Amino acid sequence: MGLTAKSSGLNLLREAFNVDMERNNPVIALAGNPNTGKSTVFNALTGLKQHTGNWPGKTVTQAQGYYQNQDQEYTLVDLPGTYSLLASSTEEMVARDFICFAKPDATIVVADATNLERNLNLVLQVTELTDNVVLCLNLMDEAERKKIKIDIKGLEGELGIPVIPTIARDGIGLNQLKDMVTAIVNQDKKVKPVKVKYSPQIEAAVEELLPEIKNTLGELAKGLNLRWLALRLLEGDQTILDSMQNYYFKESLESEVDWNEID
Ligand SMILES: Nc1nc2c(ncn2[C@@H]2O[C@H](COP(=O)(O)OP(=O)(O)OP(=O)(O)O)[C@@H](O)[C@H]2O)c(=O)[nH]1
Ligand SMILES: [Mg+2]
Repeated sequence: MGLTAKSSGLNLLREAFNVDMERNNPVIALAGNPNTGKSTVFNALTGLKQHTGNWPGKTVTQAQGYYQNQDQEYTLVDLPGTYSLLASSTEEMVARDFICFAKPDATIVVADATNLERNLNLVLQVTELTDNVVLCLNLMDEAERKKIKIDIKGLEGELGIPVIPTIARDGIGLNQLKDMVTAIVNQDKKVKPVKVKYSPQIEAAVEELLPEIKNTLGELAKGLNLRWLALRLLEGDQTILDSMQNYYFKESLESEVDWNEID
């Protein structure tokens, strides 16, 4: 992981997840519950321009690929299928860490339209962590077959994120999905997810914790979603502290070593 003039803290973090930053593409993450059609979307978008390996230090498969839209190339990263981002499994930890530290320019959450209630759990956890989210409401053919009707505009209003209905297996809706991602990345579409409000006690504890976190982290606080971090700390989630140690402190150490070698 050599440093180039282009390297920035964020690029280094993305490289720590094996994202090829030499291409200088916007980075798009693909999240979703298992078996919702993530790989179908991934394959339809990237075609043969993809490669698989493992997530660094993990035995979980990582697929990365490239696609073009409106004269811009994008790097698409297929995250492991998860029901939550609570980091109670390696897959959940990988998905959470990627969104938290590699900060994708947009995150597509693929959801099963026939099982919306269960799928929305992950959607809300992703929108709690990052704003730039688009919901790919997949398996719309199955929903129709089961006579499930979904009020797309109503759902967009409730969640505060764009919702694109798709039948990924047949390629339906994928151009709209790509255009929405492009609009989000170019900031033509400003996404303001509706945030979950917790009980007054929890909200008060978050408020109390925020200045402490800012104080402790200093400069590092800038790139992080501090409300989200406060909520994790209140839950007593040790894994987020381990991941911060891993990505922030190890990374800054490594970059120093790299600079010394260049001198
Ligand atoms: N009917 C229908 N089937 C679909 C659609 N999209 C994907 N599938 C099928 O659903 C199954 C699961 O799709 P995958 O793309 O493997 O799902 P995934 O989310 O990557 O699954 P995991 O990686 O195991 O979590 C496959 O048999 C797909 O062909 C769709 O829009 N409609
Ligand atoms: Mg898959």
